[in-house]
Amino acid sequence: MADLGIDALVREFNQRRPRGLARAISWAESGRGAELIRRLYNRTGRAITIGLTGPPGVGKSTLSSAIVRKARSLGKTVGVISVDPSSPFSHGALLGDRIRLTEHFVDPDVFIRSMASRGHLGGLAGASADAALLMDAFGLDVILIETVGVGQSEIEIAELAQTTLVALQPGSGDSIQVLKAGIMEIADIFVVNKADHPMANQMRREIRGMMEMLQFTGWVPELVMTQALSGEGIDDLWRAIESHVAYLHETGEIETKRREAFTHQVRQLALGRIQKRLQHELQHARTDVDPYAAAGILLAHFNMGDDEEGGDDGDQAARPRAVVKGLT
Ligand SMILES: Nc1nc2c(ncn2[C@@H]2O[C@H](COP(=O)(O)OP(=O)(O)OP(=O)(O)O)[C@@H](O)[C@H]2O)c(=O)[nH]1
Ligand SMILES: [Mg+2]
Repeated sequence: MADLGIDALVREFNQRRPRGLARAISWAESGRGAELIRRLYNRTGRAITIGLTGPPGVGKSTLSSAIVRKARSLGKTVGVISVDPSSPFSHGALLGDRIRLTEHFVDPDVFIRSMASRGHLGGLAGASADAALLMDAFGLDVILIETVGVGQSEIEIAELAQTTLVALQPGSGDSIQVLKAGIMEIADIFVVNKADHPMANQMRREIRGMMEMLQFTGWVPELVMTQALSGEGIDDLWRAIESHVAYLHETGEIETKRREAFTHQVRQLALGRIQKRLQHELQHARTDVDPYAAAGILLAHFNMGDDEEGGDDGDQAARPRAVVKGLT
């Protein structure tokens, strides 16, 4: 791809050409998001962001496609970000998206982007958060972020998205997993997909049972049965999404959500940079002192050398600094 300057890129973006958005996301993905986001940030804050997570093969991409179809039928423009956390479980996820979302490829009001999160400065949040901001600034109404629910990724998605869907499938022991992984807390809406499965009702009962054991303050997660392939239940799912969005606005919780997404991205970006710097400094770390002293010396480069945990005001100011001074 020919490399445009940032002015040309922003111009193309402002003309609302999908190619401009595609290039902007690529630009951000390659670590050049800072200036771009700075220029476009004041146009964000309008889109509805939906996170969709769940175990491999549960039907997330098929659900995404069905949700897109529904949103389009209501005249909404949609962006889909499908994140591959590059885990050993998610091989083929991107290929799956390609197949599952084909019908929307020709629709100019649907923008689909698959991305791997590994290697990006801000991890999963970095790559997908930038893409979400850019899609929002571009003017897309609904942004759907899909990621396979393994490890940390679903927690990150829940922090980024305003409404989090957790998809599960019957007969898979998924409900037990839900309890284990603490996903219960992140779900605004449970989606039992593959409701055509003979064990679908049992799964619904299990989830209801688990929910009865929990105390909810505020929003009580909805439980929706879907058959993503046939489209059955997608209207119910959309209603549930709308009702959660309405709840967020009525209670003002939308501001909390926005703040959460913001601080999440800030934290990831800051941590990414600190980690990079730390990696560099570690190569020169002193090895002739004890680890605490070495950490103190190293952190002095961050103006943090005297920041000992648990120290109170008394001698804290004097002592660690002296340690650092004595050793450098
Ligand atoms: N029987 C049945 N099969 C479904 C349903 N929804 C999706 N599937 C099938 O389930 C398989 C996995 O669907 P995907 O949409 O690729 O699942 P995914 O969760 O995106 O998978 P990964 O991205 O690889 O984690 C496909 O063969 C789908 O056709 C459904 O409602 N009923
Ligand atoms: Mg998928």
